[in-house]
Amino acid sequence: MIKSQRKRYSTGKNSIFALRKNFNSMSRKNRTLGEFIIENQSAFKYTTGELSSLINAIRLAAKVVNYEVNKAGLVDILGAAGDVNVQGEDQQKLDVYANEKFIQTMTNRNIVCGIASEEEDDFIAINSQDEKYQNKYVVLIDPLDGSSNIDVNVSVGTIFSVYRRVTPIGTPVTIEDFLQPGNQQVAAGYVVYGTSTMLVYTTGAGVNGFTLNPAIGTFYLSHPNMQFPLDGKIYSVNEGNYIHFPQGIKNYIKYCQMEEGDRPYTSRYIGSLVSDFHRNMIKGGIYIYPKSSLNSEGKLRLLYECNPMAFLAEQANGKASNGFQRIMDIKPTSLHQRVPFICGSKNMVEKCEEFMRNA
Ligand code: AHM
Ligand code: MG
Repeated sequence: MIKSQRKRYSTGKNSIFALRKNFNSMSRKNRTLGEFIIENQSAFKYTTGELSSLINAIRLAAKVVNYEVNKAGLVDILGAAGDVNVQGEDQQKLDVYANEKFIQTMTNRNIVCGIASEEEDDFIAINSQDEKYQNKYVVLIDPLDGSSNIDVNVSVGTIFSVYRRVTPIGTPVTIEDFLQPGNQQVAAGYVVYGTSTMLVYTTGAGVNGFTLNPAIGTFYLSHPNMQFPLDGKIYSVNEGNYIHFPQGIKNYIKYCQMEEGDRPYTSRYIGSLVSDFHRNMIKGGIYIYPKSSLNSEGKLRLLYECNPMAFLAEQANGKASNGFQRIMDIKPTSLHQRVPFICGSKNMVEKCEEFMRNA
């Protein structure tokens, strides 16, 4: 036995406790997403296994989409001569592909009664007339957010949101089932296809992040109980649009840039909501997509982007607002409604709201 090993194994009682503690926390962390879903199923108040199957389906579709996203550059090169790839298949835009995969996976498994997607004009009702299908959840999804980043090899993401239907089970879903305020969400999450692929989700009992081991295609719990730091030093906003922003946002940006206390803050904007949010949740920061003289309602969609991110933010001790009101309290009026979005570390969001109020 070499000296360093001997030293490690010949330690006293305290070190054995430390080792055991390490081992316990390692085994907690090394849980797969599948194991985590099963372990936590009973903690969910409406538990029937339906929501677990749904998260499982999303996990599966995420892996399939991840595979395509990762070879996107290659497919582009090989398919450059025409719109046909090496297998002779028509090349599809990845956002269309992701949309199809998520819808297909959830439809084939008969686990939801309706899906609304940022890529579809209208919602999709699934088998709702058939007595066999008594599903109670609807899913709203942005299958590939930030997809303009794909061409330049920058991270993109999938965002999803789950609600219990409000119309009777067994009848066809209606628009009412989808136009629920975010405070009715039962689950929400995202997949970030970045330097590593992660699935981060909440069912209302905190936020947990799972990293994909691509060698074996398994997600492992890598980020248990994720929390936004209360304060942060990063602000994420498309400053190119500064001239078009409301005065309150302009003033807040100037505040971020002022030399005082822990300021100026750092500016980081990927232009991919999931990635900007993910970084800010880990490091502390604020993401802002305000309304402007170009987009009178902002750009981001309440149902597919803002509500799920707001649910995650609140579950991670952060905050999400439109500048004046809690995002999750907005009553949606249409499927593709847009809202201004300010989200991140609680103290930063509150400071930004203060600037909005006082402008
Ligand atoms: P998309 O749904 O068309 O992909 O747009 C949403 C994306 C967000 O991920 C990102 O934060 C934002 O649009 C970037 O917009 P902009 O280029 O105007 O800054
Ligand atoms: Mg989007």
